Order: sequence, then structure tokens, then C-alpha cells
Amino acid sequence: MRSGDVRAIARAISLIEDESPHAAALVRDIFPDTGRSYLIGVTGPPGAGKSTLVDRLTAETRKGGETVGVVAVDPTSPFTGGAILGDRLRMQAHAEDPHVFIRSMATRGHLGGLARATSEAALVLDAAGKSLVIIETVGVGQDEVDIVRTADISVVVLVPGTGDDVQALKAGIMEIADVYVVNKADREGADRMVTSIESNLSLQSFGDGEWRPPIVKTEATTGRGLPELWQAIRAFRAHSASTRVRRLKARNQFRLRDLLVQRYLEHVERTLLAPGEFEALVDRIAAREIDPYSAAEEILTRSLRQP
Ligand SMILES: Nc1nc2c(ncn2[C@@H]2O[C@H](COP(=O)(O)OP(=O)(O)OP(=O)(O)O)[C@@H](O)[C@H]2O)c(=O)[nH]1
Ligand SMILES: [Mg+2]
Repeated sequence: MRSGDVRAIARAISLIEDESPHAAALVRDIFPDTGRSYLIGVTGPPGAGKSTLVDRLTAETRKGGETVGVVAVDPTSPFTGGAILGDRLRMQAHAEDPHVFIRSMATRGHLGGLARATSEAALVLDAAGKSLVIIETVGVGQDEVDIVRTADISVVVLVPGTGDDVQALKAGIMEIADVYVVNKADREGADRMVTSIESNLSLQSFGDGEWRPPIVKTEATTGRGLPELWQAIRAFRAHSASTRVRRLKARNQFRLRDLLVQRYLEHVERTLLAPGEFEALVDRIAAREIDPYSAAEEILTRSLRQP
């Protein structure tokens, strides 16, 4: 895997995705070899053209000799109906390129499971020597936003002429944008979209030397605007070389917190609760016999009594 073997990378990511007990050992093993890739988070509303864009961006970066790993989070929502096949089709341009590894991951229902699996898959690609790791997520849930927030750069993809944009603008993904992309620039309303992002930006104050997110118009289907997007990403990278440490810290903080929550919940279920007690508590909450705060407090007290 460390030498970039495609099959080995795929197997490693499968261990993580299946939440195999070997996954923890794998992460432990490879962790010292990570921290070298530049992590690019790409997010935006469903169907914005993220996968098409990532595919084009991959091609653009390959020209300069970057090696690329892509993790696309498959929304498997009833609306998009599973993008795994779609992503494969859209990204198969690189199927013959041994320096590009693309993987779609299915959303799991678990608390934080998606964010964890994605961030661990990124670790695998990092350890496998990819100079760039691109993570595509639909910017709809907190999990998705967290994934992108802790990347080295967050690229927010919007499209003209849909109510989605307004939603996205409100949903907080504006706050995480380091670079804006207005994709589907071939469509009517692209300039209006740029103007509305501009006016949103002008409401914020940027200090001296502070990065002001640029807006790049792209047409992912043809590749128009992709050199400009890659240029914007590189400009941010150069600008933020000194602040990258902060992002890394945020990422590790997120990782540790997330694991602690997961492990602690497992511990609670295993050692503090009688079989079926959790469900019984849930029923009592539903029956209004106990409130959730008191229920949590009660369990917490038990855990504090334990040595
Ligand atoms: N007209 C036009 N269509 C585009 C452009 N970019 C992407 N599309 C089309 O938009 C559709 C969705 O593209 P995807 O790349 O799958 O979008 P996505 O954001 O990855 O979608 P999800 O992952 O399902 O949220 C596809 O039919 C693309 O061909 C563009 O610049 N112009
Ligand atoms: Mg996609």
C-alpha cells in the first residue's frame, strides 16, 4: 500500500469502510507516514457537478505531476439514488492512470461514521504517497461540513439558477469556503450567482493580508475554468502555508474527539448498561417518565463511580 499499489489501497479502504477490527491497527501502522498530502475538500449541493469537476481537476493537476487520491462520499439519498456508479463513470477517464486512485464511499447511518471513514480513507491515500487527496461530499449535513472544514482547503461548488444555492448560502457552507466555484457557467444566471456571492463577501470584513475567497467560474463538462481553479487552489496553499498548522490541529482535534465519543459510547453500552437498558430508557423518555438529560446524567454518574 505504501508503494501505491492500487489493489492494496482498495483493500485497506475496504477494511475501514466495513469497520473491520483490523482498521484500527491499520491506522496505527500508517499514521506515522501521513501528514504529507495536501487535502482538498470539495462540497456543494447535490448535482452541482462536483464529481465532474473533481475529475477535471484531477486531470489538471496531473499535468504538473501531482499524484491524486479521490474519496467521493456517495450520498445514497433517495433524491440522487446512489452516485457510486455515476462517479465511476464520470471519473473513469483516469482508470488507466496508476497515479490516480478514486473511491466512492457509501454513507453509513452511524454517528460520525461517515466523517471517520472518510478521514481514515484519506489517511490511507496519504500514506500511499498521493501528493493530493481530494474529498468530495454533498454539503448537506454536519458530518459533511466537518469533513471539508478540516481539509487544508475547502472548495464550495455552487450552480446558478437553483433554489439550492440560496439554501447552501444559508446552510453555513459559505463560512467554510476558501475558494468558490460557480459551476455550470454555461447556464443562464452564472454572473448573477457570482454577484450574489460577491455581495455576500462584501458584508464580511477581511483584515490586512487576510485571504479573501476568490470566485472561479467553471464548466466542468468541458473543462473551462479548470486551470483558473487549480491556480486559485495553489494561491491559497501558498498564502496559507503558515496557517496550515491550525487546520491540521483542527483535523486532529476532530479525529480525537470523534473517536473518544465513539469509544466512550461503546464502553457505556458494554459495561454500564444492562442488556436492553438503553432501549428501555428510550421508551421511558418517550413516555415522559424521564427526561433525556436526567437519563444521560444517571448513566454518567454510574461511569464516574466505576474505577
Ligand atoms: N451544463 C452543465 N452540466 C454540468 C456541468 N458540470 C456537470 N454537469 C452535469 O451535472 C450533472 C451532475 O454532475 P455530477 O458531477 O454528478 O454532480 P455531483 O455534484 O457530483 O452530484 P452528486 O455527487 O450526486 O451530488 C451531470 O449530468 C453532469 O454532466 C457544467 O459545467 N455544465
Ligand atoms: Mg458526485
